[in-house]
Amino acid sequence: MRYLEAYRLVALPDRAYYIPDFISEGEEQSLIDKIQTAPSARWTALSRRRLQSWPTQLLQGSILPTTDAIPNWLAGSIIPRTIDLGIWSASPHGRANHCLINEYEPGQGIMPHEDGDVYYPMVATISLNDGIILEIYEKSDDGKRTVKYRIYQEPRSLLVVTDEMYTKYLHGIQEILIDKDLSSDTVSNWHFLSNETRESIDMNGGLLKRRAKRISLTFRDVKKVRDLSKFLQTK
Ligand SMILES: O=C(O)CCC(=O)C(=O)O
Repeated sequence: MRYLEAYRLVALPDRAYYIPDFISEGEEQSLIDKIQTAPSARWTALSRRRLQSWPTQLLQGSILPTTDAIPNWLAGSIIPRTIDLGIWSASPHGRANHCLINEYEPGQGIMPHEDGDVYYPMVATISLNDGIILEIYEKSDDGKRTVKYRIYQEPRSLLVVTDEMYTKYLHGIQEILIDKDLSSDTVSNWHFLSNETRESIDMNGGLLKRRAKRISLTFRDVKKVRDLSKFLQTK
């Protein structure tokens, strides 16, 4: 955890961490190749993006069966490294047991939402191929969504969100081609971004064009893991 503390986003409520270059370019490319060559049945097509669920989609808020695991090409080096960060030390299974892979074409996004209590309140997100602005919204009773914070997720970075940041806020990605008004004042992890990223945003007057498909790997610990035989008995 001491290593992780160096990457804490202190301007945000408790707690979020951003680690640039968490995986190497070689690891990124081999993940992209595996994801892109997965059988088409692996993909769930949604209206504004597509999705793979590993090991399976959740069934009644649980994983089934217990014998399935996230495959090695996806979990192999990443999950042990997130365990080493200490982020799963209090989670039910001591590790991520589920991964959603979201693929966004430029201009696609995801509506503001919360991940909910099916999961231990921790999500570890790795970004591949292109960066994206994740927006954090305050929850409000009247349903109005106000962007409170913005985090730029560079390719190969790891974003860890937990505690109140997980439970009290919504997150989403706008369906736009160009993110605007980006600066050290408006991007919560600005000082962790590479010089190249910051200079390119500054030179473009705070604008950032989404150039390529962005893929995210979101690792979580699903609280309920069912035993297949017991599940079948209840059917
Ligand atoms: O792609 C991302 O970074 C966010 C994905 C997300 O919000 C989700 O899977 O619930």
